Amino acid sequence: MENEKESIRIRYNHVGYGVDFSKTFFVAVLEGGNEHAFEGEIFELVNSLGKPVFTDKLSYCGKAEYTGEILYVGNFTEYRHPGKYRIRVGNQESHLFEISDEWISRQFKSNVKSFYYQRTGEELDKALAGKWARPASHMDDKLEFHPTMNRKGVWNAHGGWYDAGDYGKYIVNGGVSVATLMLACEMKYSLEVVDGVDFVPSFEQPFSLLDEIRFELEFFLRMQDDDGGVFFKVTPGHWDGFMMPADSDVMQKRFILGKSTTSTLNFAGALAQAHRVFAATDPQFATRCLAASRRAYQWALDNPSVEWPHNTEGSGGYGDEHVEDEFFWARAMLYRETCDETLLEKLPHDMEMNPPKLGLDWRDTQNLGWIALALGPLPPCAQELQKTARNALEKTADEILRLQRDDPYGISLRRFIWGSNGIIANHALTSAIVYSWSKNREYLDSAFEQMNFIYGRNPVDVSFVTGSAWSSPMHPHHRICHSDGVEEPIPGLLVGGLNNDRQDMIRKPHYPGDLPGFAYTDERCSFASNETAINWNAPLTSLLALLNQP
Ligand code: 9MR
Repeated sequence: MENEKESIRIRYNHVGYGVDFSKTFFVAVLEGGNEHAFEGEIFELVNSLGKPVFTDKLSYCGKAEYTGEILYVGNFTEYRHPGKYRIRVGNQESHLFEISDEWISRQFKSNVKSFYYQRTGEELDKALAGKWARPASHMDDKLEFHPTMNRKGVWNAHGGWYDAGDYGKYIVNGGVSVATLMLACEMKYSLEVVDGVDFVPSFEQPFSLLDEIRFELEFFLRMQDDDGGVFFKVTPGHWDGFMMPADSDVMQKRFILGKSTTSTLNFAGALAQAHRVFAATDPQFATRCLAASRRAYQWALDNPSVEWPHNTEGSGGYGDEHVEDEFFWARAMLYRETCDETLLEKLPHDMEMNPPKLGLDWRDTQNLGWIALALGPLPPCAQELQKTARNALEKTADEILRLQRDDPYGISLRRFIWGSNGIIANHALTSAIVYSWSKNREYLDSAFEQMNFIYGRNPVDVSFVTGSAWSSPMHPHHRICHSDGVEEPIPGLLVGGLNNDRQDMIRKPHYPGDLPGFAYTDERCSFASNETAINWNAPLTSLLALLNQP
């Protein structure tokens, strides 16, 4: 038993726990010994001076097939004093972590700022960007059409965020990201919470979430062709090497490429939502967004099956054969803004054909439709629709809870694939959104429990957001982080996380184990587990915004 204690691992949120949220951690023991050996063992919460402030017993939690560990859970939810603490079990101690609400707001701001650092075509000034300042490059204001398009002339596709660790800009992934971020704005407005997290363009970072969203939307508007269709992506001719944007500019040309039904509908959904979000602060911009959204929707009706560009020389594919979910998203968002009956007529069929998923991603976007209807407000004639949407999403949140209860690490995922952290954040965001109207506290705690996995309570002991804790990634697969000459990566970036498909084996990464739960490594070469991307960061950012004062 004493020997066994040497080999235990304490798995906890490395950044912190919220004052009024559940506070649980795990003790993991490699399978092999007496399965219940640690049941009833004492754990202590000790303050920064090493003085115990809370004591309780561990309970058996279960076996994690994906790591071969037996897990025990410790619970100190009832301890509510803000401060810095460690967990002590036998002679093992965790690092210091916080009990506070402040860290949630701090991480939220750091995430928002990471979108600022993803900006293209703009100088990042030292006063704002500090050691990560960089000159304006990748202006993208006179792009040629990709040779496969056989179209003459140039196009202005200036601005927007880099997608990830690469230098591509993609409408379908930018769209789900910006839409996810807008959900936080919508809901914060509707909850009328003013809590130091500003959604107005004056903010201590100094950029607000709304500013960042606007930056991406301005790029979106430039991506709309004269006929209403929307280009798919801006792509370098070839994959960029690990160099700064300014050097990439010298090395090669970038092109505009597309259009497709998915990119056009994605645009329509995001810009209809922008109408809602900007109506109060900039009605003129809001009106422009809605008009652009309508034109895009009409183009998609006229061109319902235009495929994505299959060219992946220089950028990702984001190929998606199903457009029904994008149609639903666009119609639901547009209906909310226009109350147009021709849209309403189609919604029941859309709902039947596109049941909600546990979360959303660039391929499956229907939850944005469901959430639009559930949040409303909708006109009296659509009250039943809203009720149906809320019920369906509540069932989804229940399913997430059930999956979490059956998993020893408390997550609702069943396979670790590319971007698993983004998937977890999206599931958690679903729960937090459902909480906003149901007020069922279980959903909020369930969201927090999943977030613990992202901030360190996982089998590889990593807090997956750069700069968030002692264990955060130092070598993300991110061209700027690698080549800017700054040792620390840009803060506030969420890496993809465990991915047991390990598509990067050819680069010889050093994964810590063969089981699925060890499919992460903090190495630059690991594009399959250690890249960052806006669509993974967006749900985490919105989740932090919603958890910041329940
Ligand atoms: O997030 C995408 C993931 O779902 C796909 O499996 C993967 C392979 O096609 O691509 C991911 O997206 C990448 C995109 O293609 C290019 N920019 C970086 C994205 C994150 O890795």
